[in-house]
Parts: sequence; C-alpha cells; structure tokens
Amino acid sequence: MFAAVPTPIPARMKGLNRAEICDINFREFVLGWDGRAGQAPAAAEPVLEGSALDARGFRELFESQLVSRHLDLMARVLRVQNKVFYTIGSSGHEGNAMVARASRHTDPAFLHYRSGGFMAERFRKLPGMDPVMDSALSFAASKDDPASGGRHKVWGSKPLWVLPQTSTIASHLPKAFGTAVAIEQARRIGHALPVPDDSIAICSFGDASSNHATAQTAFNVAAWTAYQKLPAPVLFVCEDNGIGISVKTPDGWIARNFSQRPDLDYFAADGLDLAGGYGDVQRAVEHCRRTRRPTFLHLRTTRIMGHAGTDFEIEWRSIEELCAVEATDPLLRSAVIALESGLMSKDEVIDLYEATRAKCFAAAEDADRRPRLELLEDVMAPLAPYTPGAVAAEAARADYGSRRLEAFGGEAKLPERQPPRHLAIQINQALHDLFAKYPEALLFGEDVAQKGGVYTVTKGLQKAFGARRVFNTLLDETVILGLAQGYANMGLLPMPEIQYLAYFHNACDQIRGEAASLQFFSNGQYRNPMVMRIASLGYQRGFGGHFHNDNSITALRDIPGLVVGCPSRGDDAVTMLRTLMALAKVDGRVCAFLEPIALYMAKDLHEPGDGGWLTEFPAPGEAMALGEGRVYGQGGDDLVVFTFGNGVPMSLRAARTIEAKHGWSVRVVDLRWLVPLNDAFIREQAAGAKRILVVDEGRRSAGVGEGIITALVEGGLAGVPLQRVVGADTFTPLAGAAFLVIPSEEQIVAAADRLAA
Ligand SMILES: Cc1ncc(C[n+]2csc(CCOP(=O)(O)OP(=O)(O)O)c2C)c(N)n1
Ligand SMILES: [Mg+2]
Repeated sequence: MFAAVPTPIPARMKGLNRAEICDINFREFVLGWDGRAGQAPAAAEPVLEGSALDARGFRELFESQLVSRHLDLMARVLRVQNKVFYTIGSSGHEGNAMVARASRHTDPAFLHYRSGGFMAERFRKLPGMDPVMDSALSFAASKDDPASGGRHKVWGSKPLWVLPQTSTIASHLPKAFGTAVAIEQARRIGHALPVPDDSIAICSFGDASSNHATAQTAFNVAAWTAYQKLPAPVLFVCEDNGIGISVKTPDGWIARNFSQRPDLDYFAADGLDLAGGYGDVQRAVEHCRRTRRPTFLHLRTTRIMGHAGTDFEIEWRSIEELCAVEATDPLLRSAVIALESGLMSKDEVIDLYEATRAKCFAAAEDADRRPRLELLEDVMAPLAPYTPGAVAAEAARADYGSRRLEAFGGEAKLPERQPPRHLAIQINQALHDLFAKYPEALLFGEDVAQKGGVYTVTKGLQKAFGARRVFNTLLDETVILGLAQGYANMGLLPMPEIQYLAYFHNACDQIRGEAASLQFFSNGQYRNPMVMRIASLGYQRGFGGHFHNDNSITALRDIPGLVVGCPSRGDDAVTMLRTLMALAKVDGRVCAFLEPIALYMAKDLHEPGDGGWLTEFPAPGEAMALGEGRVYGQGGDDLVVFTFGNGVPMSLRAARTIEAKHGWSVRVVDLRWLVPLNDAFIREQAAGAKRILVVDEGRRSAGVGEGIITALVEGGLAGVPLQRVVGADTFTPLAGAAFLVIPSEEQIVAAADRLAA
C-alpha cells in the first residue's frame, strides 16, 4: 500500500544528538545522491510520472516541510539558550502539509502537536502571512505570538481557522466532531456560518492517541451519526509513526482497528512520500467534503529526533533501530523527488535547506528580542472577559416581543401573567423565553427532547422550537460537551444539559482542558460560549444513589474562567439564566447553571401549603448581575448565615427556630453565584455581624464553604465567632443514610447554639 522509503544511508553509529545527526544526514544524503535526474516538469505537470501532485505543488510542499524541519532544529538549539521553550517537534510528520494543501484555510482545524508542516502549508492560503515568524514567536513564548499571545506554544491562527490546542492528546476530537455537525446544522436553522457551507472540520492526532477514550468517543459518535444518514463532515487524520513516547503501537493496529469500522470511511496515505501520498490525501479530503461523512485518514509518518528535546532515545532504543528510523526521514524522500524529477539540482536543494535554516534562526532571534508576558494581569487578560454594562444590557434586552408571544401562545399565557410557580416550571418557562430571544440557541443532552429530561424541566421545548434546536444526543457526556464547543465555534449558542452532576465528572476535561481554556490559549481570538445546565446536588427523597445526589462542585470551582451559578428559587433561576446567556453572548463565557434537583418541585417553605417557595416569573427586562446575592432578613446581624442552593430554604427554616430560641435577628445570605465568589459582597454582608455561620451542602474539603471563610479571613474578619455546617468528605449512600452526610436544619440550629455558648 505504501511506497518504498529511501534506501537507508550509512548510519552514524556514535553521536548522541539525533537532531544534529538528522541534519547532517540530509546534507550528506543529497550530496551523495547518484540517481538520474529527469527532464524538469512544468509547474502544472505531475512531479513524477503517475503522481497526483504537480510540480508547483511539490515545490511548495517541500518548502513547507523544510520550514517545519528547521523550526524543530532551531528549537533544539535555542532551547538550551533559553530562547525557546518548547521542543515537541514535527520531524518525520512533515507530510501532514499535504492535508493542508488538499483542504481550505476555512476548514476549521484542530491539530496534533506535530503539525508544523500543515501550518506552514496552510499559511500559503492567505497572502502576506509568514509561517516562520509567527511560529518563531510562539516557540519563544513572545507576547507578540499571534496565536496565543505568548501563553503557550500552540498551532493556532485566527485568520487560518486553526483553533489552538495544547497537547492533551485526543481531547480535541469531540469538538472537531461538534464543529463538523455544527457546520451542517447551522444552515438548517438558518444561521449564517462564519465559514463556507461545504466546509469540513479537520483534526489530527497520533497513533497512540487513537486508543484514548476521548478519541474513541469521537469516532463512535461520528459513526453513530453517519449510521443514521446524518451528515458529519469530520476528517480524522491519524498520523501513525508507530509509537507514543516510548510505547510501540502494535504493527498494523491502526489499519486493523479502523479500516473496517462501519460508517467511518477509511483512507490510507503515505505521509513519507509527497509524490505517492498526495493523491490519497486529496481523495480523503474530497470524500469527506462531498459525502459529508466521517472520514478516517491513516497517514503514515515516522518520528525522528525523539518525542521531544528531552527524550534521549539513545538511552532506551538500540542505535540500529534509531538509524533505521532516521533513514525513513520524509525529507530524504522529498529530496529524491526534487532531484529525480529534475526540478532541483543538488545545490538548489542544499541552498533551499540552508536558506530556510537561516530564516528560522533569524526569526527566532528576532522573536527572542520581543517582549514576553511579565505581568500576571497580562497573562490572565483573555481568561475571563467581563463587560458588566454590556452584559446587563443584553440580559435585560426585551426586543423580541413578537417571538415571545408566539412561543407562549399569546398575551394571556405569558409566564409573568401566571400565578407564582415552583423552580422546575420557572426554569422551563425561562428556557422557552430564551429560545424565543436567541434563535441561535440549541439545547441538547440525554432524554431532553420528547421526555423533557428526567425532571421534565425541558418539556415542550422541542415541540415549540423544533428538533433542530432541541434534541437528544447519544449517551456520552464527552460528546455532549464536545458538541457544545463545536456549535459555539460556529457562532451558535449551545445549552448542553448534563443529566446529573456526577456525570459532569465523566467529561470534566471537555470544560476544564478545552472549553474554558480556549479564550486563554487563543489570546481572546476564539471563544466558545455556552450555558451548561446540570441537575445537581443532594436531598432528593425517594430517588437515591450517589450518582443522583452528588453534592461536590469542587471540580467546577477549580476551573479558571468558568462562571457557576446556582439558584435556589424560580425567579432567581430566570434572572440568572438571562445573565448567563448574556455572559455567553457578550463575553463568550463558558457558564454552568446548577439546578438543585431537590428544589425543583419545592412549593412550601415553613409549613405545608404555605407556598413560601413559589415565585412569580420576572418580566423581561429584569436580570441579576453576576455576583449579586439575595439577602433575607436585611439588617439582622446577631447571626449572618452564608449559604446557597438547598442551604437557603433550610437555613431560612432554621433561622426561625434560632430567632425564637436565642432572640437573635438572623440574616440569611444566598450567594447564588458560586464561581467566581463575590468576596466583596461576602465581606460587606459580614461587616457588623456578631456571629457567622456558613452552610455548605457540598463536601468539607475544597467546597464553597472554604472559599467563603477564606474571603472572610482575608477581609480581616477573623475575630467574629464562626461555625461551618458542611457535607462530610464521603460519597453519598443510598436511602435515609444519604441525609447523614449532608447538612440538616438540626445541625444549623446546633451550630447556632454553639455560637451562643
Ligand atoms: C490525556 C493525555 N495523556 C497523556 C499525555 C502524555 N503524552 C503526550 S504525547 C503522548 C504520546 C502520544 O503518542 P501518539 O498519539 O502516537 O502521538 P505522537 O507523539 O507519536 O505523534 C503521551 C502519552 C497527554 N499529553 N495527554
Ligand atoms: Mg505516535
């Protein structure tokens, strides 16, 4: 299937620095070449007889390969001088330039870290761009790096539709699939795409990475989609060099594992041989574009110069094996094509090689003289953009009256005209309202469509807004969040639903490593706004189990840039959702909305039938500012209780008992926003408090309560008597025992008693 590799050159048996060896090998190989040169083909003629690649194409690809190679060589040299900070290279993978050549610069691409060749070639697609300088700036972590602003060495470019990736392997595949689906779906809901309608999404990854659960998830959902004859134009490019760091991929495994998968169309191409490989690469790209089917391109590559600069292969591999690998260097094959075709003489090849080296070093030296990130605020600038005025205006925007009337079925049925209702109904109404407001909003997850979710919170939405905007996904949280990123990349406003908080943890990396990091690693050039709804927390009666009652939000608290809100009542849920959508829309923020399951149906507060937890639907125009809490018992300062979620009605009930028992005036503060915590608001509410109680239904370690106490202590309020009522550091058991591990009203009262003592 693959063309022959160049004949092995005499191996250099000594020499520890394999980068130097590969460099010398190239020169010696070219100068020692004794084949016969043909009659140089014209630009539009095949570079070699029978090749799908023309002479112009070959020359450009060869140049791109050389740029990639010399960036690697430069990085190895300048790393030790502290001028470059990244040495995972592309050497041996330069043939991936063919994928860039065969595709368009508007095909969104999510790239493997060995994509130097791809990038250099894609740079050709737009005039006036310089792959050498741009890459050098990224290698040098220069502030002027146009991809990440000096935050990381990434392959990324805004004009070239390369969404930056760091090197968590496989994590980008679900969102590449999501982007492919979004390209198709956007058109169907009348949304104008930022790229041509027949674009495809490209992602590349290594052979070892193809085994990763996150990769398998993407292959599976792509096939699941195609099986149903739904379009999913994603091109999976597996760059198979036969190894992952030091672990060999079993011979033939990639072909065996992928060539027969139903609904994943398999193509193989020799990435070591431009003349032989290009036609196959082109066929794969065209197949994906034309059929809109998930396509798997198995690209043969090799890995020379080790996994990274720090990988001294000589220590764990035999010299014979190393030399054999080095003999498969695709640049040697390209040199042969250049010479054999008669396109270039030996001197011309060497001159081009050296001129490219000089250019890369000059760019790197230039990049080293540019400023680097020196201030924390500069590092963090793109992480969590927030324009309060514009967000407030957007949250309060109410210019969609006619769509609203249509969605609710007339004036009389508008939710603000209805009597007070409970949380689940008000969230449902808010979603209808927001779907009328944002035609680009999509809601999806497990069981959300016809059933309306496990708790019927999304009931009726699909009927009202159609199956293109409200739909069930397959059962895979990683896919749900990958889809969300894909839709967002294409300008839609996704609202993924995670069925239970426990299941967020299955797919946490899609938010932590991917969605929340995009603005950061792209220096604010790319954004993937979303509002992720999660049915959350404990206290359910009659519906037990750890996974249905997970009370830990620590994993969310820890994600930089994420916004997390948790309402405890219906009206707050409505105004909070408006603000979350506005944060996503205006500032591109990734948001989480935690819905306390146990409060969905809560109607009463103190006595059965009092309707104390029913609320009116806030009319459009009303919104809640980010960080704004709700205070019950304003002015009460004998005891101030900080809490959220289920803790709010529980604390309000306990407050009655405490007031009666101790004669205190008690203030209960619902923080509502859990990430970021509003430290200033917490301190303001604590000022003048005689006693403080923190009621946190999450776990003791690393929960919200710790954040509240830290805010208080750092605010200088250490002297005020303080107690914390908090969940235990344990998993949630079944049945009544579940209530032993989370705070109770009695514990709140007991804590107040301790404060009184
Ligand atoms: C999720 C994750 N696990 C582990 C790693 C560490 N790691 C980085 S690259 C790599 C090997 C990848 O091999 P392969 O997919 O074949 O790509 P190659 O480097 O060979 O191109 C590993 C284990 C990582 N980056 N991400
Ligand atoms: Mg590999």
